[in-house]
Amino acid sequence: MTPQELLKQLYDDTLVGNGPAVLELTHTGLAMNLGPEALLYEALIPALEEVGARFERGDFFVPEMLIAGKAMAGALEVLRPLLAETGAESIGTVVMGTVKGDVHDIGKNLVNIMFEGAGFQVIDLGVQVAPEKFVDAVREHSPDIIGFSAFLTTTMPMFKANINALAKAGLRDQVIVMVGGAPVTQEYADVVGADGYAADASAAVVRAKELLQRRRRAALPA
Ligand code: B1M
Repeated sequence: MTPQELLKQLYDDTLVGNGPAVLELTHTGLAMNLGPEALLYEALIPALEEVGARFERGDFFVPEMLIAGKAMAGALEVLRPLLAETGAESIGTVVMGTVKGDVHDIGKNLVNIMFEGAGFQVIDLGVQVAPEKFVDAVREHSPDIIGFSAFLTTTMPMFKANINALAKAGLRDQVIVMVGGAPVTQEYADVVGADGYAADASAAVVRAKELLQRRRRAALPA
């Protein structure tokens, strides 16, 4: 099998949610020296985009979306240590969670992996995280950054609810708020009063580092 054939097969098997085949192809791809980024960006993510497109057209339903998501999650576990390979000391702490009402976590988990790879310590609160849980986590861990993920237009308003909860607890100024997720835009992030937005996991790392550097510089004595 050529690398191109493997990527095509991985795409096809992810699309139909064939978990065992996706796992095997992921291992085979790595053994063939296909990098984890190639497997991710040239097969796994495009397959899930196609799953979403088919769901929108009414060709796929929730069960198909679920098994494709599970197949992708299995591959992500194999790729995690490779994507997150770092010997560096922690450059900051990030608390991450998918907002209340939302169970999507593949995108959040990928952001976590990239953050870990960049040297951040990541505390993952999981999915369906209520505002008070985010507040408690900020109190407990004093993170540099808190990240909210939302993947549904109906759950995006939870960003504002979370930010309001942080403000009410007197914690809003102590932490950088970043938001992201498939339907989120820079404009929406601005409207809700987030400090940063990123469209994907790599951009999230770049933005997080920028925001952190800016905050640390501002804290230095003049
Ligand atoms: Co759902 N789903 N889903 N789903 N699902 C979407 C999101 C949808 C776009 C599909 C579609 O219609 N085209 C649509 C949302 C439409 C909308 O609101 N605009 C949708 C829907 C409607 C639903 C349900 C309502 C369906 C139903 O029940 N009728 C339901 C909702 C359940 C709920 O949450 N309450 C539902 C359920 C599910 C499953 C459980 C079956 C499954 C989730 C499995 C899981 O996550 N464990 C699922 C899946 C798999 C999808 C699609 C197909 C794939 C999502 C994914 O993993 N993408 C998705 C279609 C799509 O996105 N094209 C869809 C790959 C991932 C790597 O990308 O998630 O965008 P993404 O993450 C990126 C960026 O967003 C960014 O970086 C990530 C990595 O690069 N990012 C950040 C994420 N968080 C960030 C945070 C940051 C910065 C960047 O800073 C803090």
